[in-house]
Amino acid sequence: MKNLIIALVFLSLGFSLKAQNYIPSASNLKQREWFSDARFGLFIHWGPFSIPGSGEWVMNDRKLTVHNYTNLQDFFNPIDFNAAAYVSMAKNAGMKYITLITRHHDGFSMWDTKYSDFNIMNTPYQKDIVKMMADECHKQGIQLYLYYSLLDWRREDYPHETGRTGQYSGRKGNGDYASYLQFMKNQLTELLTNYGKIGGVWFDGHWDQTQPEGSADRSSRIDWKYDEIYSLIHKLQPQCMIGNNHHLTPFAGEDFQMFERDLPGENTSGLSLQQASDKLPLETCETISNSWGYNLSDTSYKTKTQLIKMLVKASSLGANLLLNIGPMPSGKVQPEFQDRLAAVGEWLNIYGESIYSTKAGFIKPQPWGSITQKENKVYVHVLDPKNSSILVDKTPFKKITKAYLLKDKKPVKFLSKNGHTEIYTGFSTEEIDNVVVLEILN
Ligand code: FHN
Repeated sequence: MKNLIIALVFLSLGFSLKAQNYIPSASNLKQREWFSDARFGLFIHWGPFSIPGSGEWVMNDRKLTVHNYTNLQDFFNPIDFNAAAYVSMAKNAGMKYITLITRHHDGFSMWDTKYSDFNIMNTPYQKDIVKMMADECHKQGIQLYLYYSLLDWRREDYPHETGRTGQYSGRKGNGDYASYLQFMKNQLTELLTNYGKIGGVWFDGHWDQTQPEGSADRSSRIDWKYDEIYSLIHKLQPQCMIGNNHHLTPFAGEDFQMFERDLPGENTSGLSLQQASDKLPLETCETISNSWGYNLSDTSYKTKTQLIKMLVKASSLGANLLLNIGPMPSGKVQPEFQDRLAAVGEWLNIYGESIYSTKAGFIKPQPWGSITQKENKVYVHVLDPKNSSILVDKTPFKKITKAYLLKDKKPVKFLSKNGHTEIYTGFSTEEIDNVVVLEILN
């Protein structure tokens, strides 16, 4: 007994030492830098769950059993899918990476996997979507990140008996996490071996095993053994960034932190209880309508102005914006999404300098707007020019040598005194963002 206790203490110590000791490789650090500079990515929620037009949670929401849900496999035939067009659309929107759903909570694999029959090769379409996207991303020079659900509403070995969701699937008995973990490792090995360079893996579903949001107890009912999963990924592709949408402070081994429908530091969604990391790159993900997966009745599209302001605010907090589309079951991207993406791209063609490769502003977003910075330039984003001047407090630089509008280089008047800078605006309320560049001496 004594030996067993010593062994257990040793094992747990071993685990924590291993987890604490994660030292990102040089290529991983480089990838993190690339990611932070990228600022804008495309999230794609798409798969057989798109067919009913009720979002990606349809299996859970309509209480569908595994048996009935599996019928969708026979109908998924996205004849309008065109990887080249998807990647070009993202590039024209000014996006630098794509985060693709490879397997969502319904357990459908969008690639040719040996480890599950519920996959794209067993649909009438019979083409590996992850491969087509990966090839096209590599060809067009955009990076590919892979969304992978830790939660599975389908598999018997997923610990469904302790899960908060997926309780109408008709599964019997208890899960077997050792078996499920092996399955995930096998699939992740395929994804990180057969599809070229992968920028990162975006995990989701951890929260299925925690107490409901808002509860003080944030512990998980199962030990996910992240040290095993994360070290496998970093062994297969050291640069590959790991992020986990667990809504908690990042765990050891993670390379970026994400926020869902919230800017870092906000919690309007009720999900974002975590503090923003000051060490890891940050990302916030949002939808264009209200749904992630295709939803026939959701027409609440955000305007291009709202989307641009979101991108600006995320950048001014040092975070990327991962903006979602939920394509139609046919693979067609609805025009409402296409138009908005194109409009943000047009805006970035002019104002990209104030977004890409910038860091967070020296002050948090203000009622008038927010700030991004790069080298000797401060970009003052006047998003809401109510008054004829704006006051920027606590300016941490010695001197402003020049102030002008980014759009046309027209000089802007300012008064800088004792660490306070007043910028005289008279800005156009027609503009989404009047970007004033301050060239500074530190
Ligand atoms: O349940 C998922 C949801 O379907 C979607 O994928 C989002 C994206 O951030 N994440 C989960 C909810 O937290």
